[in-house]
Amino acid sequence: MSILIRGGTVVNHDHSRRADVLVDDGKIVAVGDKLQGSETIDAGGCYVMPGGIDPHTHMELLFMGQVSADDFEWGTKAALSGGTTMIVDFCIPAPGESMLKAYQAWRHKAEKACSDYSFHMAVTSWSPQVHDEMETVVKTYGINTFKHFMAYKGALMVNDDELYNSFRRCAELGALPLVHAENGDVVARMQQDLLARGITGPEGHSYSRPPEVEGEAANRAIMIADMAGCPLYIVHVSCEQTHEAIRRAKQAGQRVWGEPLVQYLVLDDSEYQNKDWDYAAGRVMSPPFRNKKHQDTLWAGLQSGTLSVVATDHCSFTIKQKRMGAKNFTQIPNGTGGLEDRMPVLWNAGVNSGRLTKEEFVAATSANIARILNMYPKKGAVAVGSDADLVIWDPKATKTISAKKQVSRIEYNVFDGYQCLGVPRIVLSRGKVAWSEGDMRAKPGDGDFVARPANAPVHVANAIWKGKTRPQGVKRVDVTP
Ligand code: URQ
Ligand code: ZN
Ligand code: ZN
Repeated sequence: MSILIRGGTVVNHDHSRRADVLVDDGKIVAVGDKLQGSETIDAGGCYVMPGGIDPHTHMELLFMGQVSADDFEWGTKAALSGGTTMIVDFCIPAPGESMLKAYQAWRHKAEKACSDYSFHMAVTSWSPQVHDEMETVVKTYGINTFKHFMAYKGALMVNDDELYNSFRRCAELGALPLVHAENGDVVARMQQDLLARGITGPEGHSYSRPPEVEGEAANRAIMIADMAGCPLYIVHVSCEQTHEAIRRAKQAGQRVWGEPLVQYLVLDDSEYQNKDWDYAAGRVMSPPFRNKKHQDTLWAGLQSGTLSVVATDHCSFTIKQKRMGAKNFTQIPNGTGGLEDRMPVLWNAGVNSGRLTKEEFVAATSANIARILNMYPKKGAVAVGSDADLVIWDPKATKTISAKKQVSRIEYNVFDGYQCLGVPRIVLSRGKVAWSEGDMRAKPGDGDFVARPANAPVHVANAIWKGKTRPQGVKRVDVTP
């Protein structure tokens, strides 16, 4: 049964035009004028955009002793209600645990996903087993990205030697390494120093990981990727120090991408000074919100293209879970929500303010990450042959973000009270109406796992341009320890 989306304006990352969109059997089968379909959706006055893709989520993640509150059902429902039709979650094996075992556990958790999803695989230790399993993860599972934590000492953190080994392996496998860039050794010491000085509240979290600690790690990861001959993607970019490092690398021709979070674009570190402990602790995440001045560099990066993707790092914990750190900020589970609000907040603060064009909005919320993750134009485009993941966006409709009305399972929202002009009216997931004007139609299990092949076209150039991979006549360097 085909669906005709009639009378809207199609917006892609590179152009917009008045056109109808015909959807059949989960795919877009035509984009043009005077099309016929068996069922019709009136998109008059609306934009028809590719469904959003949030490449940074943590559904039902055991972290800092707590399991994050939104699982794949409620996380993807929250996403769909906000115009996001695909999430990419982090599969995180415990150090020494098999990636293949962790993958099975994550697939099991994701069986209740209501929208399409995919995974990044985390490298939390290095060994011959990790070296070998990375090939299976890429070639058998279709996961072409590997995440590395340079922070969370004693938990998920890897050191420079492990980073270099894994980056070299990524170069060999045509995979893309991702990094959480904060100097975990310095953070651990500053946490101890602050506690010793009697600073135990949420504000201590912000003081213990200033922008310089993030910038240093970003520079180090960029250097190691350059030496290893692979591209690099830096997650949750929050400040000028990291953005400057990315700009410098790009100017030198290195393939490096940066992912600011929507939280960092509109919220700042004054939130941690709030006298209401629950309020401040609810905003504790790493890297923390920054001084307002850092917002401008992030917007400039999205406008100029030196920053590419806006994500949420949705990792939601209830206040009861946050209170595990009531006496010691280092025990406050790190993470905030945002899946439901990313696109309405970015549209309001970015497009309505004139900072971003609607095409740049589509690039930052969908198309760019689809290309970087090598699933474009299956995802990220309103084009014939693409999956019919579509959001019909009503630029005149309004919404005030409310913790009470949200789909997410936690009882607060870092954007509570934020007024949005421009919100999704109808959201389709692979050609089926998943959410329509507040009515959730998607069901657990509706979502499919999206496999992504290695050697994304945007990845390769880096290794060749510097001839770093293998200078002529030099035998291939095997990195097995
Ligand atoms: O670091 C991350 O990305 C995870 C563990 C979520 N928590 C956070 O504070 N960012
Ligand atoms: Zn992180
Ligand atoms: Zn994260």
